[in-house]
Amino acid sequence: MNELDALVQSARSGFAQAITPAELENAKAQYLGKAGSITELMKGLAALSVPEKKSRGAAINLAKQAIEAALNERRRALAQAELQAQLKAEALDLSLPGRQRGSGGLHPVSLTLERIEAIFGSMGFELAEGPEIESDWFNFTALNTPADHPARSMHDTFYVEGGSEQAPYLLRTHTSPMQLRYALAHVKRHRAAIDAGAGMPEIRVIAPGRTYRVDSDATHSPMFHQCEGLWIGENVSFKDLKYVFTDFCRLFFESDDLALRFRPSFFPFTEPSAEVDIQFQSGPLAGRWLEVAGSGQVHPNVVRNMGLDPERYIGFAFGMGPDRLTMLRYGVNDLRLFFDGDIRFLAQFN
Ligand code: 2NL
Repeated sequence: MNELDALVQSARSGFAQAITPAELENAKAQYLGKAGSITELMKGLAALSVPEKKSRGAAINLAKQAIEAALNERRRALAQAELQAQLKAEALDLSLPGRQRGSGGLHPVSLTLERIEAIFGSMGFELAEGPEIESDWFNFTALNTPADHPARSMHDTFYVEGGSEQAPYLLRTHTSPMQLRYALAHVKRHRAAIDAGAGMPEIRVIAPGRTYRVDSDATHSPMFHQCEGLWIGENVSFKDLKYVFTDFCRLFFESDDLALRFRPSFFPFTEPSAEVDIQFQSGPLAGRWLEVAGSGQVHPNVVRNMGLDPERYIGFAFGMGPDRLTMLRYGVNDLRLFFDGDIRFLAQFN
């Protein structure tokens, strides 16, 4: 093999050993650069005679062209390899499942409120929802709460700006004000028929929603939920309260194996009044009496404040805590978990 063929072959193998474009450009300099072998051979032509120059020059040129061709070939191969590597690195697996967007769910207390609304709805109770900022009259006075009752104190009730000394505004401490608003609207609608002696359709309503008291520990939150119920008619009695509430508890807790106890109590807005306790006959809570609601026959003063004659209209009311009902139903022992907003806790209910 002559010296030029050897040079071309050495260049080919040098290029082949370059595995990056930078290495390849270094290898090129060895042959085609300013101090490269081909350049050096060209310089050597100066010392030759004209015919020798011609044939030697042509041979060197062929070698140069062969080396350039090998260089371009290798450049293409490296660029191709780089592209392949990039495509491989960026490859998408179209068979992978899509990224799931977390599906939201209802808060456990909202689930309880939905259950309560559905159950009482099935018994003909309407739903009344309204303001969380109330007047002192709707929250206390109209509900027969004495002016000096401790519940009215700053230690127990959040007062808000905007009212007057005589008529302050506050965050409602129960949802009873909404039942009064509902009752007043109902009575207003049927005023003429009531006054004419024809009477009105019964008031049957529940008022669920947020309520506020100055209180905070493992079993009390300054914001909590309440659901009250009211049933007023011409012949509604405690026996109706008993069957309505018994049915409600059995449906809510999905158990017929449930005892109820009405224990005498006191509320300013009912007389007589009773605390409602339940007792599971089986399961983890079996045997203990658990307080679930307050109730009673609506006080004549409150019936009067609805615009009705207490000699003619009578009924009962009850109030319960959906937060506590949720704790009992799901076996949650700390009320604060409901209001911390920890998604790991909340996601368990959906
Ligand atoms: C409790 C006690 C109760 C009522 C709420 C009521 C509402 C009107 C008239 C008369 Cl409009 N009463 N509500 C009655 C008795 C008890 O709640 O312990 N709640 C968690």
